[in-house]
Amino acid sequence: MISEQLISNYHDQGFLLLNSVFTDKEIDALNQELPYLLEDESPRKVKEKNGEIRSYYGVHQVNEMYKQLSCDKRLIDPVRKILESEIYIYQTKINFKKGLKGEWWEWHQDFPYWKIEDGMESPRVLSAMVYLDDVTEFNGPLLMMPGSHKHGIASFDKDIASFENGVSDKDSWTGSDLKYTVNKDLLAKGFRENAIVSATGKAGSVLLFHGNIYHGSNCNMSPIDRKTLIITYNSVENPVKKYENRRPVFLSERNTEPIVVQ
Ligand code: 6CS
Ligand code: FE
Repeated sequence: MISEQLISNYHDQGFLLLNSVFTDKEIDALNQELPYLLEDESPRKVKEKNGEIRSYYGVHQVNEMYKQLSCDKRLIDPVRKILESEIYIYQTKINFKKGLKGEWWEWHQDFPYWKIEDGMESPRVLSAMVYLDDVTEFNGPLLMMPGSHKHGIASFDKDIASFENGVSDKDSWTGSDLKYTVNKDLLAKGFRENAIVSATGKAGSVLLFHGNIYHGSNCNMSPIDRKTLIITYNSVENPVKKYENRRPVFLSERNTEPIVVQ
């Protein structure tokens, strides 16, 4: 069971890295499912500009092993304690960040996408990143600014209106030219106040991070993939209030039934 001290660290920093949560055997089994997922063309898949696979969304909706893992006690217990309520899976994705091909993720917060595009009421939401490969300083680890989750939705860096023409919405939500990125002055302020941390760790580690923390990652400069499964858990007390033109189900889960631990 996660300690009160670790919960307090999470609320202060905006993230918590848990090492060796899942075994090598469990991680190997998850990785062996991936070729089947990638066989067919699907709107769940997002490609890099160089044509390589970037992400696969909603994996819990199409693969039983990933669904089971997303409901595992080792994840649900700490997340319920942090969000102080029953929880459900709001979104899952596998980010592949392929060796020498995986592109960057610009500095952004996740909650603006769920608030503005889906109508999520509050940032009582967090993501659990399960490391499917070893994450090193060379293959594009997640970078975060500790404490940056405490100031709500940051002002954006880009002209949001420019995204209405041309760029397909899905690309602007999931590609390497994101719609909602953090204003550079705020990034400089965040860096001055709290610097940047790099969440390196062995396969099987789990990084819990707040929906409003500033984060991003570099391109993958190593030949080793940096595959991660990111499960976003929402409090059942945090309604999503957009009913017309809702984003696709693989980005915005409709089933808000509380998770029953496997
Ligand atoms: O649009 C979304 O839901 C996704 N996009 C980003 C940049 N982060 C949150 C989420 O995975
Ligand atoms: Fe993100």
